[in-house]
Amino acid sequence: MMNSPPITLTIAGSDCSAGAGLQADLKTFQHFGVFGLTAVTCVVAETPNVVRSVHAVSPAILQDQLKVLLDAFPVAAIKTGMLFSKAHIVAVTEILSGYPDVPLVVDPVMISSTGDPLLETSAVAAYKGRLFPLARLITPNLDEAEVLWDGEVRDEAAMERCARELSSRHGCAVLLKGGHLGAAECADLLVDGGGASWFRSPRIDTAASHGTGCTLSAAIAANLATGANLHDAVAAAKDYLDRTLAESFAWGAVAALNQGTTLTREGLKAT
Ligand code: PXL
Repeated sequence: MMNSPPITLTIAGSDCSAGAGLQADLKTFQHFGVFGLTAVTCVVAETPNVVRSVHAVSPAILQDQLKVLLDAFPVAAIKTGMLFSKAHIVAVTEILSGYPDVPLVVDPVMISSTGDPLLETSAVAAYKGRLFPLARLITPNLDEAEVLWDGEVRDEAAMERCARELSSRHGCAVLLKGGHLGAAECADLLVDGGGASWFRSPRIDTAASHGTGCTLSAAIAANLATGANLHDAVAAAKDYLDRTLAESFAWGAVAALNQGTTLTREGLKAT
């Protein structure tokens, strides 16, 4: 028998176009050599350019998926993506509170890259009050951070204030993604305990942006599952995301990240 790899579980929506959501997570897990499990929250009919409809799975069926998986498999890390509603967040926290030692990465998905809502507004309080306290890390982008923090975050100084405050408020690490600042580089800030580290990478010119948040948080969870510390997991995940962007695909009007990238770090520097 082969050596059995660590297991990572994603709790997320299904993106039928497979660049985001649980499909992006599974491809990312495969890249890092961890075994991926999925608990689906919603079925989203979409492409990178349009969200046609969202059909939520009942919270009871979501809990059944979590129970059956967590009873049977030694899950080493968990990530959440699109959770859609307060009832789904409550359902997830009821189960995950029984697994405090499994590192949890929460991507607080609120809006799709097309601007469509992926979370009911009434669910934000449940994120803050119930799910974040269970998280090792939350990974908001600037728009999500503004909703969570209730303040404007439009420069690096504000990013640092916001990330530090969210971290101390919720008792978890924060990776605040600065990609939307519009600068020539993409600057993300990790605040963990009292420490803050910037991760900077040059902006990659590509039409593919759908699924970047899902892919990054899945890559962090995969690296935590293999035993990396949080700083190294974020560094490896950022590096991988850059490679999925540098080798992204386009078929006419639709573009997608290449989660199966075979670029090396050295190859990335040369592109
Ligand atoms: O990128 C956020 C996201 C998360 N989950 C699902 C999605 C998307 C974006 O479209 O479809 C299922």
